[in-house]
Amino acid sequence: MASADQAAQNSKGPGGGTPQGTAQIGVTGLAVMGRNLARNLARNGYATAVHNRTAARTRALVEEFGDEGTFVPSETAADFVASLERPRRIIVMVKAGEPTDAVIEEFAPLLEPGDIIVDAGNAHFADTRRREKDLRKRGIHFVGSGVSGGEEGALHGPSIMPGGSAESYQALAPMLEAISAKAEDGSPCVAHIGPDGAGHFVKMVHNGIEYADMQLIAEAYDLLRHALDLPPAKIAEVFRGWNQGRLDSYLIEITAQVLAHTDADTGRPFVDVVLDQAEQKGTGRWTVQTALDLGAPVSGIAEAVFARSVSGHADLREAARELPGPTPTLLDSAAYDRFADDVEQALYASKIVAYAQGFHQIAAGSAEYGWNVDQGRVAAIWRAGCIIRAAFLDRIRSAFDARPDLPTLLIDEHFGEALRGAQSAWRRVVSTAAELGIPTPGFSAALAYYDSLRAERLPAALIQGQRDFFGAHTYRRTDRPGSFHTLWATPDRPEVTPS
Ligand code: NBP
Repeated sequence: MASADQAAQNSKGPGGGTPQGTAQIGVTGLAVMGRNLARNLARNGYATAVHNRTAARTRALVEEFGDEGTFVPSETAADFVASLERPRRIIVMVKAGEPTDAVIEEFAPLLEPGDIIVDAGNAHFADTRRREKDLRKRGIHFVGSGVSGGEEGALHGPSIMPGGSAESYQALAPMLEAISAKAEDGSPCVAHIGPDGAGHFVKMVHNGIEYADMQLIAEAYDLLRHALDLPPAKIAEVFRGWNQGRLDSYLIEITAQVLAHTDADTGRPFVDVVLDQAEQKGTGRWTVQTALDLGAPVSGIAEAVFARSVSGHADLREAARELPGPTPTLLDSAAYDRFADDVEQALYASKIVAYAQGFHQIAAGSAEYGWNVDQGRVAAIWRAGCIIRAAFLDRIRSAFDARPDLPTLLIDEHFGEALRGAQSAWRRVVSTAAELGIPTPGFSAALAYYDSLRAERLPAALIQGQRDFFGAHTYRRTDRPGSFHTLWATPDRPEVTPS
């Protein structure tokens, strides 16, 4: 509870004499995320300067929650900056894109070398790199920080992924650790991810993995619904059971709750009255676009993004509705237990693949930009606070801690063992889905990736032949070094070595 002094300070509005240099940190942008982050800071005992373009939001925050801690409200950027102790720490929590640039341009001229601007919005990491470079020239630290966990996380403890300089992280660490989620072992879910855009890059991949995880869970539901004709409430029970085991996670838990929910208006299962067109804000798309640039094959994430896109093409789906499929059949009721167990195995195996692909992308980004990201630390700070929080992440942390240069999670001893145990069931599920005409792009892509990695020979050799045939793109041979080209138009097709 706030002291009398704090209450007095909170009551001083703009123009009523904003205290100078007393706030330890400031938040500008007080919509749902910024407001909750400011409350979290104040609740943790930090005197928090608050500011918003539209001052009504600032006033509303102090009026509603002023007794939660020390807030120092300002109506102008100049008053806000003046209210902060040095070096100034300013968290920007505005709509990503142009608003972030507008806020930086408003505040940067008011700051001094050594001050820190933290962009905690969902910026594209390339924008963060640009902003960091520009502000570094002006002597200002710019920290692009991923924040995951939605509005509840912002208030009660998010997973925080800050980039930027090590020096700025030191100045922020105690506060970020205090407000972050805590893993079961008590460790704070925040770590310095790496320089410039590393934090926003890792947050982007986090969101991509979130897309993949949600898609896989949705496919598991769809299989149980249409192969076994289970009603949603019954499937909720299955998910609740899974949540007691190795799939224990926030996403499985909320899935069970959504499936168990009944629509008040119609009395029908909620999931049956919701339009089957998934929305997206764009971070999944960024993950896939970036993965393509980096050459990181994140097929599970890509399928999840495309699956949402397909769902949204209502006209296309309507036009194709009459395409033939297999005769609708249900699995024998005796197969119930086995199939549900098979789906659990397929879900777990596909989830391992999705996370392996996401971590591969993080490794590829880290190598490309020289970030030196510690993947074990990333897994550790995703264990609580964020949407993909799960017991599973502790296993991933252990895998990277044991071997920081692990080429893929699939070959870690624990995950390799799980895949070995799951693969027969996984194959049965994918083939059953194909036979019954139930789309499982996530499960199928994950299995194809698994089989591609373990294949001794891939048909890429044939593709090299095709490329050489039509475009003289050359190929390499298995038996000697160098590049070769076959003169395909010449009758005896001699092989030459291009100079
Ligand atoms: P919004 O993304 O809805 O942004 C609204 C805020 O941006 C308001 O404070 C608004 O001020 C301010 N703003 C805008 Br719009 N244009 C501005 C400008 N030109 N100059 C100054 N301020 C401007 O808020 P949110 O949902 O709280 O999200 C904030 C950030 O956090 C976003 O980047 C979002 O992607 C990210 N994020 C959100 C979630 C979530 O669950 N919502 C989760 C994780 C990350 P006004 O009041 O004057 O209009």
